[in-house]
Amino acid sequence: MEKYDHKYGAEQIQVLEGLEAVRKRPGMYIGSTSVRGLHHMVYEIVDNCVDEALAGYCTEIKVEIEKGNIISVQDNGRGIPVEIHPKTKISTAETVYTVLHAGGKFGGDSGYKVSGGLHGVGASVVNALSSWTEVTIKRDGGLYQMYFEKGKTIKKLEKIGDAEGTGTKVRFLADNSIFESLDYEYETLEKRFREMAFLTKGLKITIEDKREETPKKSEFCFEGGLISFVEYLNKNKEKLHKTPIYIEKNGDIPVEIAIQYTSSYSENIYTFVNNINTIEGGTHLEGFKRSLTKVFNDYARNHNILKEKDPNLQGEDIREGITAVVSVKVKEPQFEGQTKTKLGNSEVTGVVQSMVNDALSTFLEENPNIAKAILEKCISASRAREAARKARELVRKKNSLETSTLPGKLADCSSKNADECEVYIVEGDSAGGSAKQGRDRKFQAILPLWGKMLNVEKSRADKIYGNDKLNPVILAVGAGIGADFDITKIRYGKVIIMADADVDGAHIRTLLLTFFFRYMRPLIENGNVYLAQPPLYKLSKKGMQDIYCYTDEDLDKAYKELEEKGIQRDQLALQRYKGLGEMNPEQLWDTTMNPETRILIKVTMEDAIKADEIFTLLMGDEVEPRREFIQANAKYVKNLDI
Ligand code: 0R9
Repeated sequence: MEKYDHKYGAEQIQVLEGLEAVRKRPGMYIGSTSVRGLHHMVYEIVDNCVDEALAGYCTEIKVEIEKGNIISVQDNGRGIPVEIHPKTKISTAETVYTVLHAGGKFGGDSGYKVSGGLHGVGASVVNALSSWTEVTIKRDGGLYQMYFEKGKTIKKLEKIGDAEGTGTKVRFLADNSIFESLDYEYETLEKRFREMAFLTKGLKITIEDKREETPKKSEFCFEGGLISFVEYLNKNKEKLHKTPIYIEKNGDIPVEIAIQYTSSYSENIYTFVNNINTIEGGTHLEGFKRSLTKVFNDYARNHNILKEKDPNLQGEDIREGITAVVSVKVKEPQFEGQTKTKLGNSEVTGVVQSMVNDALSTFLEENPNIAKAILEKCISASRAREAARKARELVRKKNSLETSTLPGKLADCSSKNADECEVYIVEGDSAGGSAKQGRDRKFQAILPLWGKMLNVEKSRADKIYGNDKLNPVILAVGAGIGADFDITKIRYGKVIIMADADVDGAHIRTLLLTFFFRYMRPLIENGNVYLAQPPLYKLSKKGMQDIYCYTDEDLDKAYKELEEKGIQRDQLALQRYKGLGEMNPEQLWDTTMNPETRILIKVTMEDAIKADEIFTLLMGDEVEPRREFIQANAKYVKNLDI
């Protein structure tokens, strides 16, 4: 590439200093330099296309991961303006790519910018953090192109030919001296673009991964918008009514909502502001919840479903089994909360509340059968809540009579400092015995579980209190469950599930994780839940220290390394562990419990939607989708004990 000879003016020097700051402290601008930050680079560019779609000019976005992890994003909008910008004296397009936050500042008012929201750092940050960036624009019959390296202009915008139509295409290679890895995860990008397509009715987004020999491709376009979104979320659930309830109002603060009730016991409400997932909720969620509670109670009273003597239904009764997506557009959103994903604008509460009041009460009056079906479920949820309260009281009383609130089977640790303490939840009494003997009793507690674990996906809270399998877990963790769960009360910083590496072990792991996900979610969100990783094999030989292998790959590697040292396979004894119970206390300590040498897998909540989907699928009522999932994923199953 031929170098351009620049004469930098004062404006340009400021620009270079700005982008230099981005390269010095990338985390400040893009969140982090891990794969998460890497994916933000793509979102940043795609957000600009979505803004153009929201302004009504773009109908299609194409994203490609080319060989060598080059990202290409193309839209069919108006094209970034090419004329000289009066303030910077360079083309508007170059300004957008070299001046921090210029896209937002210089772009016309196209409404509610996605790109002004959460990460909204602008194209210039992507440019600064890329080894190179190439921008091609079709506008006013011309084809224009410019080229940058590490944010510096190498080729200024020039007309390179004629063009039909309009649009913008950006290709960039993220800088591998800045990012930890350039390995884009196709599934992560795919999920995000699916979500964006749901949120922007009619917008077509395609993503193609050309890195492998056989490219992957997905195309998303949903004429139903949020209705399609809710149908997608509920695809494996039993629905109480056929089509989602849809509410839309395009006032000063546009609001769009889709709601569908299912027979499940969980509550799934996803909220978005300017297409950004507000994981921590905020004022829009508050308005929605308040309205739901009021409208259903009013309807139940007016139609004598709730009698005079009956208490009001509580919010949680009305939200049992709900799946809803709430999407609002706010001109100047204020984001608060730990991860800046909580909407703070107070004016939004009233707007959402009054519009849901109007639309939902009208809907219920016009659809009495649906109203009845939902209210029947709410009333049985309220009865179950009352029964759960009684069960909880009973458990509390019983425990206080017994003076100790800890379960009998728990071998507790001596330290009371939760930060350093860990509890191993162990399947089976024999493994529990080895774990008790092998542990470091100062900070490691052991809770053995046995027998058939309750599937919480198919039971309500009242069945959980007092359940002889789950109650010990609740008492040991010490922080309550459901709405009462208080993360500050946990007795152990690490809650470690230790189960066999076979089908039964996988089952107990899934049942416990489902329980934590539904009833102690903050424990997962806070990173307190772990899976112990017991070894699958032991290689031994007289005079040689035993070698433990945790995967088949580990075993192959160990054989190869030993061969290099002149030790052949037939000289080695191979033991395949069928269960934890086969290990003596020392072996269990060495391989699975010693913090210096063990492998723990941290359970994360990266994707609540995906997690909910999989838990519903694996633990819920519908048989056919579960069979399909198992068939489709059977090839990934390792360590299957047959
Ligand atoms: C492939 C990635 N696409 C983009 O980054 C992209 C930005 C963009 C755009 C406009 C149209 N399409 C775009 N694609 C645009 C916006 C406006 C007027 N004309 C075209 C406007 O906002 O008024 N721009 C985003 C910012 C700007 N253009 C600019 F105006 F600041 F330059």
